Amino acid sequence: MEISHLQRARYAYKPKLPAVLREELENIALKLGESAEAVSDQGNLKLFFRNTYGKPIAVFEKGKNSDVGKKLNVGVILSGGQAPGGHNVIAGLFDGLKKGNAESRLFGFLGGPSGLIENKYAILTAETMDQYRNTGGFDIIGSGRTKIETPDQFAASLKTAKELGLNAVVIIGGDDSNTNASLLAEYFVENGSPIQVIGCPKTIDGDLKNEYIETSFGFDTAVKTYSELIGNIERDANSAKKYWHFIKLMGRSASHIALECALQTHPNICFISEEVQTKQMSLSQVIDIITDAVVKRANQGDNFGVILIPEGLIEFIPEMRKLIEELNDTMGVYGREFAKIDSFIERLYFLDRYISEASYDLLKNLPTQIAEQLLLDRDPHGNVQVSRIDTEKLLISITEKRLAELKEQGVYKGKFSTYGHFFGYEGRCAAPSNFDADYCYSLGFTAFMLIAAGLTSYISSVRNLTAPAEQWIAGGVPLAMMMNMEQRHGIKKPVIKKALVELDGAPFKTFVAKREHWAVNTSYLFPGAIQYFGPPEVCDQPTKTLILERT
Ligand code: FBP
Repeated sequence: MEISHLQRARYAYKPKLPAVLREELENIALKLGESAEAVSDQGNLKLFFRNTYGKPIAVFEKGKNSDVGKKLNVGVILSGGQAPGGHNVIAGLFDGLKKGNAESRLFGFLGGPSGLIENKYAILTAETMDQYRNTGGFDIIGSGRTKIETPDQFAASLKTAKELGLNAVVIIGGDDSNTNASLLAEYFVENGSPIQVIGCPKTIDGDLKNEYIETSFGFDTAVKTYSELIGNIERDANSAKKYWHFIKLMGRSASHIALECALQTHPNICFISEEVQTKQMSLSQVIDIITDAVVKRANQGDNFGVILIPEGLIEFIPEMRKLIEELNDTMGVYGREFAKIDSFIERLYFLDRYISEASYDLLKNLPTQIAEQLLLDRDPHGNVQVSRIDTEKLLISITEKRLAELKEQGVYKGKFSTYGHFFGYEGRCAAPSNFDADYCYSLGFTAFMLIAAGLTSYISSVRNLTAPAEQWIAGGVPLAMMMNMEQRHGIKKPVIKKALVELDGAPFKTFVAKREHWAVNTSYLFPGAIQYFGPPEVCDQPTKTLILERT
């Protein structure tokens, strides 16, 4: 197979591990802290996780360890959306296993969690691994969004794991997949099986984080890729001086990606969904922000600009949120019946019986294309698929109407030509930045250490990430500690709490201090492409979000 020069050079890159993990395995000891409580709903969670609630935080330190030489069989799953660095998590896990015992085996379940349920796997060899080191994508074993949730799926997972003689399963995924990991761990213990389950924090969205999980992997590379593209568009906008670019950015409900890209590129406007929700801003108020900047810039002769829109924005505008929640609940209960209805009009008629009058009116009056997108299938976790809703087009169309009115009133005299963009898939499989390559390899290696230590229901954790890699802290966080109870498919379930943008956090405050200036004055910043080879200040910098949150 032909490969690019960069890919060849990246195969040879040696990811940096925390100093403690560079020791001989016999010299890496496990230290357990106090037993940890969940962030909320402790009583309910204790009932759900009878066997796995209340475990202590784990940290690896220099010291004696006699557990690391055992022959182990481990299964690994890539779950959910692609995120740069997944291959390196597997590489770190593989190298750890083989370092512990050359006869240990790594089973890669194919196509996500369904590979475990259906017993579809490939045994990963050194040869295979060497073709994927430091590369983007999840194509080594593929990924999927199947959720292990029915009694049959749990039983089938245990059956596969027993048949293959597995000691442990590692699930590399986001908040929902790690919720699954924790339920699976509990199921295994409840059914008398010693098979361990370890999670790894993946998602470009950056919403799987807390005190011990400083960031999810993939965020770093994805935001740097989008920021490069946004910077290029800004330069084009400032050169041609004739278009307003509306750029929707992936990130699901959370606006971490949009916020980080704003800090890296200084657009004219960036919406933060969490702020829109807190201030209960209506769609009309959102449009006011856009038209205000468009009019002011037109008055100074600047009929161009760049606007960043988090893909979840639509869910945070109160009237839209209410509509989406009612749709989610209705489809959670009547999903099968609903799926049988083909025509849009008949779907509306069906919904009229189950959603409130206000939501029904709103749905009816949206541009048909957007309304249809809101009725598409939910993801396996019952959420609306925000990446499939053209929010940028919705905003462009309403802004055009508002500007036409302002023109008639003589308030606006400019020209408004637009382009809509959606950046998401462009960044999810980019070659991991040095940060993600190092972080992911460390997470995988740490997952091996947690397995060797006999732990279950933990997520691999590597901390102190703004320091050089040798100072990173490796360990594990009990999954049940990251849970709370939330409404899913119409019923309360334990799930890992999503970390949304905090309005009193340093990244948002830094943005707020600058945004009024950026709205009117062209202040674009051009970060350029990710650099893999060169000085550390160019190649190894973490995101601004991480730096601002941690210093
Ligand atoms: P994960 O949460 O599974 O990591 O996925 C992230 C994401 O890229 C979101 O930003 C986006 O909304 C979604 O996946 C798109 O899903 P799909 O890959 O199914 O199109």
